[in-house]
Amino acid sequence: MHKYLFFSVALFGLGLSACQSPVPPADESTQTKDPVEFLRNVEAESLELDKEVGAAYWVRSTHITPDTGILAAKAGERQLAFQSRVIEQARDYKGLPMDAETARGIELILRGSSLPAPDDAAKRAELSQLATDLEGMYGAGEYCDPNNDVCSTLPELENILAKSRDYSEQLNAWTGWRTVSPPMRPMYERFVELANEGAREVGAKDLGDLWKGGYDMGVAEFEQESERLWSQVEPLYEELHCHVRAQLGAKYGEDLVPSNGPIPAHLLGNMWSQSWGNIYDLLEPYPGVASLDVNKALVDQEYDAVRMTETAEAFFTSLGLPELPDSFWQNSMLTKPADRDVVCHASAWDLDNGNDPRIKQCVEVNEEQLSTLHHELGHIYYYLMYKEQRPLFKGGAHDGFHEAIGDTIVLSMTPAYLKEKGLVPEVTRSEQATINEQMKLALDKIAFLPFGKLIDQWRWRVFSGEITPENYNAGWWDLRTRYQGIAPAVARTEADFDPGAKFHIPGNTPYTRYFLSHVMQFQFHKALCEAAGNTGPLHDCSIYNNKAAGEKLGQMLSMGASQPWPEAMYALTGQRTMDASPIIDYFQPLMGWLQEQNKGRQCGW
Ligand code: X8Z
Ligand code: ZN
Repeated sequence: MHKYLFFSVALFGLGLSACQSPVPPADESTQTKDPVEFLRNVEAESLELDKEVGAAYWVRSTHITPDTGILAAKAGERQLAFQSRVIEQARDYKGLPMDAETARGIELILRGSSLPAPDDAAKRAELSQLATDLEGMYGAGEYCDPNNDVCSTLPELENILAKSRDYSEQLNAWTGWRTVSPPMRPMYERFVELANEGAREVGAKDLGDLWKGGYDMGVAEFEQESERLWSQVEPLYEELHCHVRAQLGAKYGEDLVPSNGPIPAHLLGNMWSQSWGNIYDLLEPYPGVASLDVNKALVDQEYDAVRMTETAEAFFTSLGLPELPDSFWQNSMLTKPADRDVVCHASAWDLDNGNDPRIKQCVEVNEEQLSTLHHELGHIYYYLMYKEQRPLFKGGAHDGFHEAIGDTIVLSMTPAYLKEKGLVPEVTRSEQATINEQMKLALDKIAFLPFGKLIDQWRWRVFSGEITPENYNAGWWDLRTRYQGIAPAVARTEADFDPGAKFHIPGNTPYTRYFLSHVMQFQFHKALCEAAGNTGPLHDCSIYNNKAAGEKLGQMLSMGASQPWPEAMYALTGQRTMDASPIIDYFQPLMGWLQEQNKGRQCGW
């Protein structure tokens, strides 16, 4: 949970927060005539609430049992009630004369959360229980193979997809994990009904509209913005897809990977085909030029979860940002406990009003997890830098900003940086080395873009009723094929519920934030490299050790959500819009190379 403040708690995934029990009636305690006083009351009450709900949710996520499910759902119920009450009250101040800061506070309250509950207490309790149960089912999920009675957890199945190059073995892991989600289907259907009801009660058309309203612009304008960004990057994705398909065809045979159709979804090295860096071995443009195998170095040098986390922290402190507090090390969960179920999906938590930031991650010793640690610490450093803001402003400029910070740092983990850390043996500079490096990065960053876009495309349609429960799976695969050009290798039906096999669906975490983040992190990288005085090509720039870049980043982070996001964008980049030109410019060398490779091939699907 990226638990920024009571309202965005649920916006960032796992969390709900709680207040005192019993739930206060709608016109008491916080309500006054003065909006300034109202906000102060709301914030005071929310701090209490956050503490209790944060604790309940942390314990739930790190000890999944029926008992923690009861406690977390109860705490969440009180939080949902609090949110509904405060939104109702905040409406009375809309349009009244007040100072800009107070108006921003009221505006943030009125945006609501990613999980608005109906006013009806029984329905609210039901919604909270469903949210808790769905996430618990995902966290505790495992696949027991009927052929050998071996049960595997998600990290184990993910490892098979990352490492195996055996078609059937990969397919078994892929279909196996998807046996976890069919029981979620009726629960999700009801969840949508109830959350939609809550969204309507706070004045939105449906839950999708509420989510789209969190970006300091109109709903229609936001939809257009994300379409605009997608159309900027789509041509690069299509070139990458075309080349990857050809290479997979060469590896597995054209009967299994047809040269003019979608790619089988289980062959891309990742459970959801969302980032493809794990199959770099099949794609390396110039074999043997520039060794980029960080996995091997981490294992050889006996890295463990703590040392990997320290390595990530060291990048942030090299920029002049503070060390992580002792409590971070005491309270975080960095490895998967052997004796109980936990939600392994990595998350960052802002507990105790900025005083107890933690991460929860089942760290394994590999490069992907090292990147995820930087991602999570990006959230943590945001929390630390906006700690002095008032509670209502403790949040990202928008949710995509929060997702982009750690990833921006990862873009600075150039071969020269990795060499300095002893994680690659030598630094080769040549055109061929550049193409290799860009291919590796593109398999993660470019491959992700359509995935980042389509998840909420599906949910927005589900929330609006355009995709009905009878078509949940068909609607899902329609979008997966249309955007990503992938397809399941075995028939999927409405007896399956494949969306439920991706954390953010049962976890109710909006996903467009990651699409935006993947675009913006290149804008941020470019701006920070300029602040660092970099004059060479962007893909060779690392801001490691650069205090000027750190200063600039820290300034933006410390603004939190105090101003509309274009101001934070301006503070960092000097422009006020999201823009995909930096990611396109960054990958110019690879784009040229891909076009060359794809000559004579029929691209598209
Ligand atoms: O969920 C995450 C983070 C936590 S906010 C680990 N990510 C998305 C995913 O895993 O699907 C990071 C990249 C996309
Ligand atoms: Zn994140």
